[in-house]
Amino acid sequence: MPDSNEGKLIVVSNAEPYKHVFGEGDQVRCLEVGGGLTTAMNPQMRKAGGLWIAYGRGEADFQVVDSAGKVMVPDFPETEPEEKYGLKRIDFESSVYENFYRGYANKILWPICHTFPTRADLKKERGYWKKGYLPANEKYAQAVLDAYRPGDTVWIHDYHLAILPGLIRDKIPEAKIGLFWHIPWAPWENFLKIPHDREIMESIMSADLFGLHVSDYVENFFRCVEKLGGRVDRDQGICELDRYSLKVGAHPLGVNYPFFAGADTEKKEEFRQEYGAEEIILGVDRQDYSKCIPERIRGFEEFLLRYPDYQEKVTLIQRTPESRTEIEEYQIEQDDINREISAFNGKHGTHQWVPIKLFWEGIPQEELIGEYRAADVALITPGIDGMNLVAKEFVAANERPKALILSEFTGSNRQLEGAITVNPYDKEEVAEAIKNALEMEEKEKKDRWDQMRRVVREQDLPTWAEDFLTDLNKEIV
Ligand code: GDG
Repeated sequence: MPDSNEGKLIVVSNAEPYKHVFGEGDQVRCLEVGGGLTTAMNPQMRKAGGLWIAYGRGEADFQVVDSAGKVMVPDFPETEPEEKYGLKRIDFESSVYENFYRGYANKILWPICHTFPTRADLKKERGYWKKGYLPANEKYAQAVLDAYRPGDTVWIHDYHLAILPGLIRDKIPEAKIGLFWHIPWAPWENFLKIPHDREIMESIMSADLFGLHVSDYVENFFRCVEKLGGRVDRDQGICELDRYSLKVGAHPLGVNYPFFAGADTEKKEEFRQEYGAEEIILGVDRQDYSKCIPERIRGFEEFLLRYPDYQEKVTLIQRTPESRTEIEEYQIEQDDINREISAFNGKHGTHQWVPIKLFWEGIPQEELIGEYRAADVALITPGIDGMNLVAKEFVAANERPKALILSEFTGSNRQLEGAITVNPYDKEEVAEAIKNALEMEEKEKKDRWDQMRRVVREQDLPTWAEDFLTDLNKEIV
């Protein structure tokens, strides 16, 4: 990480790592915000300090900031001052945020990059851009310009801020700018459907380094550059488009291994008794259609139908913290999942046994570790996922070998060779994978587990951050 002599690290993302809410009476409480990106960057910032710029979405967020919109976080009584860093919160008019977040980010870029183009609202793309994406990114750019001092490094995160590198580069030609993309990069046939494709590509090209999780996404990006008339040097990992030259690399995000491996928390007995099951299968996913929870339920049903001896012996615990509840499609999906699971439990359950237990609530990560340890099998089957940290956290949290069933369409599946790989859309394959996971010989389980533990331990979160920043600070030759 850059030290104070070299300038500070400025992290920019849409999601904030901490929010403030009203508690009892007039009290304001600070809460950690979950999610892949914040989980990734927060430990780094606590260790190295710097400034994080993000949208303030907590109801009491602007009660606690100073006149520059800044608060020191984590804002907990027990946090040592040297573990705190600056969080600059920015706010938007609601119509801008609506068009930016609900519109452009989540109804254009998210479905396009996750290869669900029919879910993308492309006919509204130009409106979302003009009324939301552009003004919101301009606001982020202004916050960076206000904070930037020569020598600083700007590390931008994710698809909400694809045009931020260009906006900053226009004003600070010498700035060191990195962009990390947490979701997949779509094949060119998907990405170039976006009317503002060239503007987005040119902005990304004006960064110094563009990081994606795995080499398939890097290749998809390179194909987009070529389709727009640019040149790619795959050996060097460099591409050119018009006047821009950019380094692009696969930087698979890791997890905070000691945190997950070291915590002292167990839940197994409590779970077994509560659900009347001998074996626990666990799914943990932020609520999103890309996580394919209905398909998972069908795979589990197929398993119970094929192998009825497992009835009353296995429970699927599905933890799905709500997200993007302001988007109607997500509310509808939530209702559908509730309906499907209660019908499922009505059909298959008994007095003593709940086959699927669903939780919409998020819990502190320390408790999540307890659930990772209580599980015998993790069933992680998104239709597509940039990386999927849950799979890696499950591996890190368990010293004792377990079985991991993992979708072939996740970034983490490229690294976790010991997982049982499935096509989430094939319910027969999912059913067989569950049986295989529950009945796997200890020796095979251990060999698979050792491979996965080694990868998760060696390619952990600090390694990812250091590699990215080292690469960013290397000059292009
Ligand atoms: C995006 C990309 C990419 C889950 N439940 C709770 C909770 N979580 C935490 C997990 C994990 C994180 O949320 C989820 O990360 P994922 O990677 O699985 O998925 P996304 O949120 O979709 O993340 C993804 C990621 O960005 C990083 O680049 O891997 O592909 O889609 O860390 O532990 N955290 C808490 N309570 C919960 O109930 N506190």
